[in-house]
Amino acid sequence: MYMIHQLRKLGLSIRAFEAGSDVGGTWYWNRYPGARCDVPSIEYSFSFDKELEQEWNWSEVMASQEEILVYANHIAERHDIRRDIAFNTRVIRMEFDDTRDSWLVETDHGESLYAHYCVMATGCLSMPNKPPIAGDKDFRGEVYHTGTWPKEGVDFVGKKVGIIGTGSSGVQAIPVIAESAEELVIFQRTPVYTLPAFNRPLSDKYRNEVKASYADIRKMQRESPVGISSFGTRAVAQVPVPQKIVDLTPEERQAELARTGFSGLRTYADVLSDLSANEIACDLYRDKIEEIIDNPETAEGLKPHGYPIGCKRQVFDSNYYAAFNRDNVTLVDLRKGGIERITATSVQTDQGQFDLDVLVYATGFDAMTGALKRIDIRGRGGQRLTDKWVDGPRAYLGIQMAGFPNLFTITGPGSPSVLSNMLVAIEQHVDWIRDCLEHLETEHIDTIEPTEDAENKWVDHVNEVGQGTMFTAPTCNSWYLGANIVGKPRIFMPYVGGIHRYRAKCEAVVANNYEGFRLE
Ligand code: N01
Repeated sequence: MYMIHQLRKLGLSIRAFEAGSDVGGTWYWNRYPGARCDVPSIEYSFSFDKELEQEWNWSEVMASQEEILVYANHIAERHDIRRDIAFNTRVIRMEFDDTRDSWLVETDHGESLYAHYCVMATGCLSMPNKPPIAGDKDFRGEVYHTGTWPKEGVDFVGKKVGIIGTGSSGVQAIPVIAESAEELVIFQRTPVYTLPAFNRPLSDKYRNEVKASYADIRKMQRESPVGISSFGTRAVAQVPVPQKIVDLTPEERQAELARTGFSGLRTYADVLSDLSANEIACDLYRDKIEEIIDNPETAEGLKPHGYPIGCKRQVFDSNYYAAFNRDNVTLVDLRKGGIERITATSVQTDQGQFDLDVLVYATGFDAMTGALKRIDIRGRGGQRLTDKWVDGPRAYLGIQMAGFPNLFTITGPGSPSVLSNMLVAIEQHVDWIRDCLEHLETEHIDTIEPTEDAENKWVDHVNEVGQGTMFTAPTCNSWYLGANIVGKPRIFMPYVGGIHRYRAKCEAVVANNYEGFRLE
């Protein structure tokens, strides 16, 4: 939506295609119960509309999906965004035609058109992953995926519900579904390390303080590694611990655990940089689970083992563990034996057969590359994007790929994207692309694309800064690494160097006359 808004200012003619029936992206598709943001709302908002900043009143620290979708709809109306969008339309094929220096774009409605520039705003977590399970087509009950939740909602009352997956989506959905379902069975392959979200309503006093400080907040966001200002971090409870975990005695660690709960464990100075310190924090995490879960077998099943805190995307929860103390909730620990098959009425595992009316897949996404690879994209000489990326994504700055001129990716692989507040990352990319297109237009430059050399160096740099972090620990398997999709190359896809440094790099590239790009 912001790209459309900016492109209009350049006087370009625009066609946007959207698979959904309306705007909102992630917040349009992920309507599952409990869905909400895990970044403070005052930060997870556009900065380009200064009047809107003053007019909009976020109701909670972390807004619900419903509230963010209302916000997205409001932006669409306020800036008359929808008139350039063809809804219910998927782009299925794109081919670069070098006789015209344009892309031939084809949609699933049989429409085709030429575009001189293409901007892919296809999202990082937009291609749902529904893993094939033996017998899954036989199931006669209702089946849902958290990432494509029906608009009309789902009534769980009086039903036996199964849910597969305990990532961010599962952790948010489980406590809410447990409240209405007759029974909820949770099929868990890997237990999570979650932190309490500390969500709560926002006061008028706080909102007014924020509104008076938006200029500073936006500046702090741009200068911070993850695109979040100290106003946002102040809104969630901070329980920092002052020192390295390895310097404390076991008694001191237990005392800190009693004081801070789960929240303190990530804040030790060494936990996210030293694997042995991390393992101490993991032990404490497991101690805490034992304390708060009533049933010892369930507690054992919820304890994460074998991978460090900080390897996967941090999950924030509201009442997640409390759900496991309810009589109508059963945990099936798939580490003892996976799902064998799905029948017409049940899920069968080593630990028994579970009869179900509803099966919910909270099994995540083919992240970062999935939506782009789903389109048959062919660059210069007919080169397919899927061939170029066969060993993992390759892009310069996560914005452009060598061999694919005039094609831009917003928050593409190799950019901070999912390691940053997405709104900050999106605005930075949109602004960069708008400025770039303005430059091309005013200087009468036909095409821009990175050199292979610049692309290779950037990909090496992205890999290099990822090394030594918990994200790439040998025992870590996450969607950041593509490890959730069978056969996907194990590559750490986002740029972990921080959005502040990344922004400076993008600005330096422009200042050096688009260093690393070929302009023709
Ligand atoms: O997906 P996930 P998600 N059999 O990939 C399990 C963002 N987000 O939708 O860990 C059994 O994290 C899988 O198990 P394992 C956020 O960036 C944000 O929850 O692979 N289980 C895992 O437990 C997040 O990180 C919010 O062993 C199977 C789960 O399914 C990202 O989206 C809210 C399985 C998938 O977890 C993705 O989150 C929601 C199988 N065959 C999402 N296959 C906010 O709060 C997979 N699993 C803003």
